[in-house]
Amino acid sequence: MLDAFSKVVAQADARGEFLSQAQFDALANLVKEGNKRLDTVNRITSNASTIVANAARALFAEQPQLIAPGGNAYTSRRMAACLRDMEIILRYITYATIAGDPSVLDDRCLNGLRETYQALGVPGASVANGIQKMKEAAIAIVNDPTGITPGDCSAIVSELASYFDRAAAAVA
Ligand code: PEB
Repeated sequence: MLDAFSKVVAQADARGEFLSQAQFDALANLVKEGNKRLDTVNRITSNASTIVANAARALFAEQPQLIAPGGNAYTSRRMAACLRDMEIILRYITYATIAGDPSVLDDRCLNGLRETYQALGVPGASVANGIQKMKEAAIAIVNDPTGITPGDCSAIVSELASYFDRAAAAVA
């Protein structure tokens, strides 16, 4: 599990070199823009249950067979497992976002998840669809201009989007 800083240190150390100017500049920018990252993670964290509930509702509206008898989210036990999975995935996406590096998401959440879902008979494409819906909801909340200093958040939003896409691609 790495963050943006330890990743650069590991890369430089593997070559036995000091930080390159490009590595230094990238980390300097990360610090300079750091409040946007903190606000992003703070907003997603404090709206996590809304993001999960709305994404799940939209997923089941689009794929009602999941909650019909025989569906993979049918029975409250499976429904609860599904909501829990979406929350776990969102939680690891917030960790990757605060770290500025996807390795925590890869190592502790996505590694082996596709195989787990295959073994359980959980439809991975539907999970990926639910992740995409969480992505839309999270980005809308992050981009909400109310109560925040206005600024260009395109870089942090596209980084955030890449973690959702990474999770979706890992299970689809
Ligand atoms: C992954 N999910 C499930 C299980 C595991 C995970 C290990 C089996 C054990 C259990 O039921 O608790 N656990 C989860 C995860 C991590 C972890 C991400 C990462 C660290 O430790 N069903 C649907 C939807 C989808 C869904 C498409 C979007 O119809 C999920 C939600 N996951 C789902 C369901 C089960 C499950 C288990 C329904 C229960 C399957 C079953 O028991 O039949």
